[in-house]
Amino acid sequence: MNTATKLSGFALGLAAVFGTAYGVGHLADPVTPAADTRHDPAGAGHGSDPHGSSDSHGADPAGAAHLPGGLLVSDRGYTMQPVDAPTGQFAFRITGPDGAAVTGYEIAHDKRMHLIVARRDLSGFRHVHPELGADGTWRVDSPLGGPGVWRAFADFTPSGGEPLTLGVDVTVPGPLQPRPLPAPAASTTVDGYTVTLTGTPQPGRTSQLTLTVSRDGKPVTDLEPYLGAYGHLVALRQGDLAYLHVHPEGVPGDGRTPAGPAVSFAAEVPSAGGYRLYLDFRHGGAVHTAEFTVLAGDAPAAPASTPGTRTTPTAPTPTADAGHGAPGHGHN
Ligand SMILES: [Cu+2]
Repeated sequence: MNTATKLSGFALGLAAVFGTAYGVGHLADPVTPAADTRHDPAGAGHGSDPHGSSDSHGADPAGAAHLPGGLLVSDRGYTMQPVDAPTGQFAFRITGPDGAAVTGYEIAHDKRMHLIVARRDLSGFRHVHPELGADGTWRVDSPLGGPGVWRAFADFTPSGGEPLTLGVDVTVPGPLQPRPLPAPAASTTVDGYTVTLTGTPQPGRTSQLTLTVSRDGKPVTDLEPYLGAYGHLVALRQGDLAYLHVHPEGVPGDGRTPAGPAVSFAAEVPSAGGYRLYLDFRHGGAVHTAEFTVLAGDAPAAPASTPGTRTTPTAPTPTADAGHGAPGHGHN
């Protein structure tokens, strides 16, 4: 092969790479003004991209010990096992390192067991508290709201042990109507309340997220404690439903934590990308759940159905690269 042939082959390769990167940025991000998708040589400075810092996680020798919660059905000797239950009921057990069903649990956030379910498309979130039978079986009115594949998370602390969140898939048969992940928004409404989110989670460090509750245009200043706090926040990662339990700042009755309208949380997400946040708060004697889609890091919006197509990390990439928000984007 002569030099000219090599060079032209190289040039063709580059053209293909740039063409692909341009196509992804342009097609997958319809909300970005066209001018922003132009290739800017400054975009080649991708090494300063904060996503780069998450690369080290892939090589972390600690492995599963640093995984987010909820990704494993069995961890540290404990296993979540759904068991047959009458129609309308959901039941499961946690077996321990000795293989027997665990019957001893610590109370955390007012309960021995927090069962969270969400459909795999992040719709249908529920957070419920099952009852423990003497044989170690947890039972609750089924929170599974319709056909689809659901992820059920058991968030608990075995007596004398460490907090653990196990997750298991449960299929509800029937015709499936997939729901796209709603676009990121700073405000949402639920049961007549408006909840506004400020703050953006940043991968690898703690960020403050503040949720502010109002009703009929007036701030709600008499939130009721729920699970030992004025709000309870769960985040699920788009793509694999990694489970993040986000801790509130301050507790009711500590003399400094107001009963609204703002509730603050310290959140740390494991990676950039899309997350669905679920805020449970109590007011008027009822628990309400406000949901938000957020994009951690600097990732802009992307359609939920866009596959992760970035395969050329060295290619110059528009800073508004929609691929960052797509499922599957990540640094493995
Ligand atoms: Cu709970």
